[in-house]
Amino acid sequence: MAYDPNNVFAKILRGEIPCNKVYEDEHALAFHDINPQTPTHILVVPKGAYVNWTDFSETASDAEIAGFVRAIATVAKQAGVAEDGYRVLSNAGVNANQEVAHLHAHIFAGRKLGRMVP
Ligand code: D5M
Repeated sequence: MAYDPNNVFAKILRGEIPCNKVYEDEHALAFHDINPQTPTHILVVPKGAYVNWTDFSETASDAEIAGFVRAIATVAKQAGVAEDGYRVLSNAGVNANQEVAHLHAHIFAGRKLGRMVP
C-alpha cells in the first residue's frame, strides 16, 4: 500500500495537528491515544513514512528500526509501567482493523490486561 502523507500521524509528525506528546527522539514520537482503552494508552510512531511492518522492515535503515524498538521500551519505562507490565500491539492491514496507515505501536498498561485473543 502506498503511503498517504495526509494520514493523521503524518500530520502530527509535521506539527499540523496537536498531540499529547510523551516522548520524542531522532527516530520516534510517542503520544497519548485520543481514545484510550486502558489507563495508560500511548502510541509510538516511527518518524519515517511507513505504512506497516512490511515496508518498514524492507526499507527502513537498521538505525530507524532499532530506534523505533528502543523508543517503545523507553516510553514504557518512562511512563512507569515497565515494572507492573504492559502490552505492545500493532495492527497491520484490513483484517487487523488498522485505522491509521502510518506504522504505530500501542502501549496498553495501567491495569490487569485480559488474555490475548484473536
Ligand atoms: O489505531 C489507531 C489509533 O490512533 C486509535 O486508537 C485512535 C488513535 N488516534 C487517531 N487519531 C488520533 C490523534 N489525533 N491523536 C491521538 N491518537 C489518535 P489502529 O491501530 O490504526 O487501529
